[in-house]
Amino acid sequence: MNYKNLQEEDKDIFDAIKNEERRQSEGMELIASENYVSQAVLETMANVLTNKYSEGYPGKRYYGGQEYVDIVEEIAIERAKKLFNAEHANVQALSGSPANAAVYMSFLKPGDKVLGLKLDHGGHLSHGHPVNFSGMLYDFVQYEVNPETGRIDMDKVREIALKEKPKMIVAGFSAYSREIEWKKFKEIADEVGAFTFADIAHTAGLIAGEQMDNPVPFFDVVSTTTHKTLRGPRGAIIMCKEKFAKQVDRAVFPGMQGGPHEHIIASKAVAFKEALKPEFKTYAGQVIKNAKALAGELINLGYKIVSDGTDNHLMVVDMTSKGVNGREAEEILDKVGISVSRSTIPNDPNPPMRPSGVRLGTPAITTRGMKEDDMKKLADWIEEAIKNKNSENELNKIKENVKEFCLKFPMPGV
Ligand code: DSN
Repeated sequence: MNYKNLQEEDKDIFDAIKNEERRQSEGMELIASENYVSQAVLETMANVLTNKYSEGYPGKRYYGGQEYVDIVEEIAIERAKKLFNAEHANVQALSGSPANAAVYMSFLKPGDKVLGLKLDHGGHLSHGHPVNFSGMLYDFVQYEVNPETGRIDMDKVREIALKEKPKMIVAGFSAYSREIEWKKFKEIADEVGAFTFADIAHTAGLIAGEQMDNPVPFFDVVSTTTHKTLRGPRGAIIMCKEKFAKQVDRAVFPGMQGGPHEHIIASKAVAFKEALKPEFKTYAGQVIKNAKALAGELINLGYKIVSDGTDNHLMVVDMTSKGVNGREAEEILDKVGISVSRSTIPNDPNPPMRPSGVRLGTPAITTRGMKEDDMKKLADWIEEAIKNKNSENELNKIKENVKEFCLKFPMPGV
């Protein structure tokens, strides 16, 4: 993107974008929920579809002039259905939390009981945390990971479900590194008569790339953001059984949202087309290989990883044995151009702003082209940076090495 007109019109914003572009290309992006979209996806976000109002759905809009918008949205819907083997897809959800709000609105009444994974055990705010709308509006009961194994204890989930008789069970996470036992969740939900809701925001790309199990064919409803491992624009989709299609669509519009963002829906369609290609499977497989390799290297260097490894694209690393908390680690690693996000560990004794861990993920660096062999270098830089946290000189040297290395891997869109 050359931003020629923007440069003339608004230098302040132009400069900020160019600086961010430089930061992204010179640094090692390990935030597990981030990725680099392709040039085609990027271009599709900047087009005249942004001018258009199209409340409603293809063929049933509340504004005129929909002939091309309908084509775009129909293509996005068909590709989403094909990618995830879904009976129905709503591609209008603006992002993950609004998508989840629409799911709850379509299946529940305020005050209904729901089961969700606790935030500091790897869940998401919108899975029932008290400061979030989900925890305020619905009666969430939270399940946890087993303190010994760091994995979701399915016997415990069943025990809680039998006792609490929830109306819905939510399976999904934002900081959990193991395969989710979707079938077991479904069995438990069937036993207590609960709806099944999977939030696959983190692993959607790994599922689409056929590297992880897909809950879409047998769960009642599934939401995902489109911008994480799936490598699309910032946004979300909701998929469900055909019998729930009307209620889900009604919850998104007019329940939760007004006019859909059709330029982003177009961009989602482009990303889905990319994800349907065979090379996307290779990318998804490599994301997991890289995560396993990075986890292995860190374990060799004495780091404690929650659940002792990973099956997916992320890992939560307890930094306290290295004498720093997650916030300090995030700040130190920022200084060397390695971008991570602080994270709680299960039963974290520290507060969320200064939690014990960091969450690392490999989607973005895999998109850049890094492979298992590069993970040793990366783990060594993390270790060196933490060890030399008080030496600006050493940190600057590491930053230069990280930059020189990253620039060997082209960043899409630049
Ligand atoms: N905040 C996102 C993440 O980083 O996982 C989830 O919404």
